[in-house]
Amino acid sequence: MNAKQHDRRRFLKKSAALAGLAAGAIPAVRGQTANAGGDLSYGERSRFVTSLRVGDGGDNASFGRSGNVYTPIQDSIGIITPSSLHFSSSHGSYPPDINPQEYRLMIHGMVDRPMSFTLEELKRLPFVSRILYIECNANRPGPENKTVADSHGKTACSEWTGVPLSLLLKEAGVQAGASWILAEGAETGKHTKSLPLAKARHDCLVAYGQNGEPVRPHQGYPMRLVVPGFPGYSHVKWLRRIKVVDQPYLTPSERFHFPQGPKSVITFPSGEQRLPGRGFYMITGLAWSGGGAIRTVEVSTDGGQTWNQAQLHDPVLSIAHTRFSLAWNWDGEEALLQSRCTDEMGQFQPTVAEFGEPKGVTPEGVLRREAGGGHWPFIQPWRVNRDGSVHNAIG
Ligand SMILES: Nc1nc2c(c(=O)[nH]1)N[C@H]1C(S)=C(S)[C@@H](COP(=O)(O)O)O[C@H]1N2
Ligand SMILES: [Mo]
Repeated sequence: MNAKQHDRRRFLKKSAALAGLAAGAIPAVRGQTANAGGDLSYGERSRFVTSLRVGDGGDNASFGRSGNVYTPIQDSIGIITPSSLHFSSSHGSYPPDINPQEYRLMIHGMVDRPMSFTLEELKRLPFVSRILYIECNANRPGPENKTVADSHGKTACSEWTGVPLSLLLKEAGVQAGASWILAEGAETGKHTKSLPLAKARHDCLVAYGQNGEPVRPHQGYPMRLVVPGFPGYSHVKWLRRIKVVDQPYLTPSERFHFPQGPKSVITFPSGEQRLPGRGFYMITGLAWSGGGAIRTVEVSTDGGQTWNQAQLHDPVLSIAHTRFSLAWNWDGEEALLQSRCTDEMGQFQPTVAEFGEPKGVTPEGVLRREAGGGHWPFIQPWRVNRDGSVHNAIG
């Protein structure tokens, strides 16, 4: 037997052993035989992929009870968040169970022609798709967080498809003197937001599609308002009513903070992850801004003494998550990793010191959190210890 034949025999023997192992190890899934991949009628991920949304406090003890679950962005790849891992923030209520046949969207108030649309009617209208992030203002770097899901898991990025709100407002005929809209959700608590009419006409979407399929119930099925770049609470889910008005209304869910500033965070390596040893790694993370497209991301591996230009990965879209990376050779010594970004408006992401003390009140008695318009954009540092463990370095 020549060397080539010998190698081939060895290879075949080895792969037969591997195949045997695999067949034995993979259990049947939903009546299927020993195939990976589960039910063919609605795709499932590999059983080796276990990333899950987490509840408040970063564990699953109180899972979903507060109405909040966070995206596991430490495991994120690219810029799109799978719908099943999109964070969810609902103020104390479960998604209402809306029958699409009975769904109506009402547009009324200061309009010439009050309207009521069925879902089918809305779907007949011209539509657009946009890749946009939604971030809850409660996303907050702070000493209490262990993982990047704790500190930044209330952001997600989807392709949203729907009807431009401007079109519906045109159909209804907005009257002179109107300057705001009120958008109301259909759940028991009736989450309601005042929004400037100019924003409603500019780029808001009444969305029925999320990542190529109907919006998920936790995201507002069958319809949600998408308000690009505005804080999460503006994006009213289970949208059932838009009233055109001439002033903002102080509803119980009201807060008046508008576009979010630029923000970035390293998702790998991040809190609670572990590097197996010194050597080559791709530091990677996400950056986004309510002010438009991300222009630059810089990464520091020495606690902010020196900064390196990170690579921005296509697509770099306005008001969307933007993926960045930096090649890094870890020498095995303690390292302090952080990222900072700027957006196309020239706004920059501040350090904690530049932003102001994140907790407490000013001497004038004003809550500090108002300094950032309720948005907490400051830089998140991660410490890599010599044993490869990674920890939140705030605090
Ligand atoms: N009707 C309704 N819309 C809502 C909410 C709500 O409680 N009810 N929560 C808001 C808040 S605070 C946020 S951050 C976003 C979160 O969107 P998501 O749950 O799809 O991630 O939805 C907003 N829209
Ligand atoms: Mo939120």
